[in-house]
Amino acid sequence: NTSKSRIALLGIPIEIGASQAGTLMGPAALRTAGIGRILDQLGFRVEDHGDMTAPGIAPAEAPAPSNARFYDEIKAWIRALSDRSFDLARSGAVPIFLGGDHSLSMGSVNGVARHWQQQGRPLFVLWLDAHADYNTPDTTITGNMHGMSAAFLAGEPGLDGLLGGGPRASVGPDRIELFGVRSIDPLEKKLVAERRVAIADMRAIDEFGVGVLIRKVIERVRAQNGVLHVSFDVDFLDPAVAPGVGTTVPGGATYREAHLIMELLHDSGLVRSVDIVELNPFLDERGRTARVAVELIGSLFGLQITDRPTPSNAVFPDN
Ligand code: 6HN
Ligand code: MN
Ligand code: MN
Ligand code: MN
Repeated sequence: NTSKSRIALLGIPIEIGASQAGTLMGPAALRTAGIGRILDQLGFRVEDHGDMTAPGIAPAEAPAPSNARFYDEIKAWIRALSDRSFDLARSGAVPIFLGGDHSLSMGSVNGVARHWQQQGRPLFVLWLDAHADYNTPDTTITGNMHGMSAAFLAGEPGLDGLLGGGPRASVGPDRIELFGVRSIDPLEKKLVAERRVAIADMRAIDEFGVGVLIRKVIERVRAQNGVLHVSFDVDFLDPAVAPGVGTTVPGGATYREAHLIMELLHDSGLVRSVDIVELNPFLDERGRTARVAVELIGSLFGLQITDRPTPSNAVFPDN
């Protein structure tokens, strides 16, 4: 059936952006937990493009910044992934990038952003994460590049060489929505504030609830005729729900908060691409985290409890 909407799965088994090994098994665990099956049951035409193979080390064009571990290896990954991502988006499919650590988003988002730039639609990025991932080689404490991907996408200096002369579509700090943050390094915090990056931290979520805050994000994207990329770091979830992550932080989103976010995003009709990152099956408990991630993807792509839309008396924020 060619009238079905297409979803393209692509595995990116990268783990060198994180300090803990194991995220390279993420794509396999997501497939085992049934990511293809659930989307198929929702009526999509699912194409699995398999896993990318490690591209090796990109030639050092300029000295790699100190404080950025595996810089030249990650450079090679994201250049290759940016090309794949651009092609998948251009093919008209909704790509779902199966990670892999969060450094992969530098490539996946750059690729889809280039496609939407050609279409004249601004791309917004919803960053569901316990962390801001807004470090640069100058602010990082660990040197781990999965903590630098949002900063790279925003065009922060210090990571400019990653794509070399390759095509680049900066998303800009005004089109990134950090959501769920509860762990941020001191210099990173300063930079996020200076750049006025939109941030819904866990305190804001506690005070206003995810329904109000996600509707604000959706309204902002809609007001600019934009489209949305969801970068879902599974450590966004509370460790009690999602233990299979190397960087768990207490006080995360509950099971239902996360589903409500996905349900509202589905209803918005704005989501054009997704990353699922940081799942570490080596640390998981009987596949729980992989299963929760797949269930959330179900909600993001239309699985409903009662097929009852949001009630019309829902209270919307005025700013
Ligand atoms: N992630 N801020 C810490 C760092 O090492 O820069 C943690 C980063 C976590 C990155 O979870 O994708
Ligand atoms: Mn992250
Ligand atoms: Mn994180
Ligand atoms: Mn659901």
